Amino acid sequence: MSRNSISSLRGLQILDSRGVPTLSVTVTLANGVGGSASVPSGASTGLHEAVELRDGDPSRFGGKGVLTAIGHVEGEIAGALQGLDPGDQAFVDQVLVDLDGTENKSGLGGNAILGVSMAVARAAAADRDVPLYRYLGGPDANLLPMPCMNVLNGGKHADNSLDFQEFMLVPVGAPSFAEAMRYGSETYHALKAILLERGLSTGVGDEGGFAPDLASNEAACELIVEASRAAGFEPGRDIAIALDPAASSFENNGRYELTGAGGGTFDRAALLALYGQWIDRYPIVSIEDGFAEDDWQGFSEQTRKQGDRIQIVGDDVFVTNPSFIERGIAAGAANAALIKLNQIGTVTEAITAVEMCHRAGWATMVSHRSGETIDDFIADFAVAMGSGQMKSGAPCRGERLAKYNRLLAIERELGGRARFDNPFVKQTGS
Ligand code: 2PG
Ligand code: MG
Repeated sequence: MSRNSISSLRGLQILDSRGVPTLSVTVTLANGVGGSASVPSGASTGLHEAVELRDGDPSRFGGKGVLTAIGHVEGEIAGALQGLDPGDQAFVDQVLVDLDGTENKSGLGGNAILGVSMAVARAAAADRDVPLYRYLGGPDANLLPMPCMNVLNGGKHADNSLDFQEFMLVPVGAPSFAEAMRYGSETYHALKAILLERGLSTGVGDEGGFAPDLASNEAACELIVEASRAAGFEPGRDIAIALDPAASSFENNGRYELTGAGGGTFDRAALLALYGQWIDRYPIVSIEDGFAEDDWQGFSEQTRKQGDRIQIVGDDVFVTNPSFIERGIAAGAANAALIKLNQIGTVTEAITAVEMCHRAGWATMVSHRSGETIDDFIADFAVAMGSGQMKSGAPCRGERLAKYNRLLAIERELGGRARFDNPFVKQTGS
């Protein structure tokens, strides 16, 4: 056994930002160097995501414990990884995939596998004494992502009147990542003041955005425009809007049912027309999951009709899975993909998904989950991949800020080499 080969694996059951169990994994090398990682968890999950293994014992955590997954980490996975070189991430991840032996990682659990995969990357980076973004991305990894901040929460992330899940502000006019955080934070606080003034709730949803009962979904776009003006910014030039309706969550037999105030039932064409009107009225640069995960036709039509004006992002529809993304590229079903490590389950497969998108001229947005921990892996991952976009919720709640704050540290560390670009120049025209 060489001095820096994988020596042991430990799993710990911890609680995520919703108070639900998840796991943290620590990998230790023979020379004593180690790396740890914690696994996030979604609420609006895609049907084809890697399986999150839960104990199913109703007497403990309502069946949501992850002790079985931890048993896999410390049992068969530890056995298979012992003695391997942590620096060969692709090989380690292939061993994990083969050991699991299923299409959707239901054998060992996608949560068990991802925790190990990320912890191995961290241990290898620590062993080389380089930051994770440089270890994964090489010496040229210097692009900070545009933060897309989810300041109004709805759908499955809040118990309010909004059917659409995420209304994000995008500080497109900011000259640096640090300034982008300032634009976002100041607008967020201006939004809070407006809500208070109107007697609306300022309680926050799962991703740190406010979750008021508004008269309509559209009113949320209006509020972001108002808040950015109130904070001294120019809507469109300084602050744009990105949406994640997460349409699978309100689709029923091919009909899109908006039940919140100002709602109604829409077929595919009517929903597309609604998006078209909003794009005319508001500085929207990106729409994610505007259609349900099985409505590939909806995605393709939207890309054909609106793809030159906005970014069309597939999340639940592609689930960070290279084979779905390949199909999406062939079908022209989007022009960008959301990247969530736990949808696919290994670091290597997530890298493959990003590279596939970029080769096809698609953009990528690295993403948190609605159930998070203070793990900031995705911040380094976004820089390593040169993704150029990341969403980690509002500039509020520690588990959301952990990622943004890590990016502030990376930007400072890179100094003069740090790059920050507006990935939406095509959409905003400047
Ligand atoms: C999404 C995500 C993250 P969840 O739909 O994009 O914002 O939500 O983690 O609940 O799937
Ligand atoms: Mg989504």
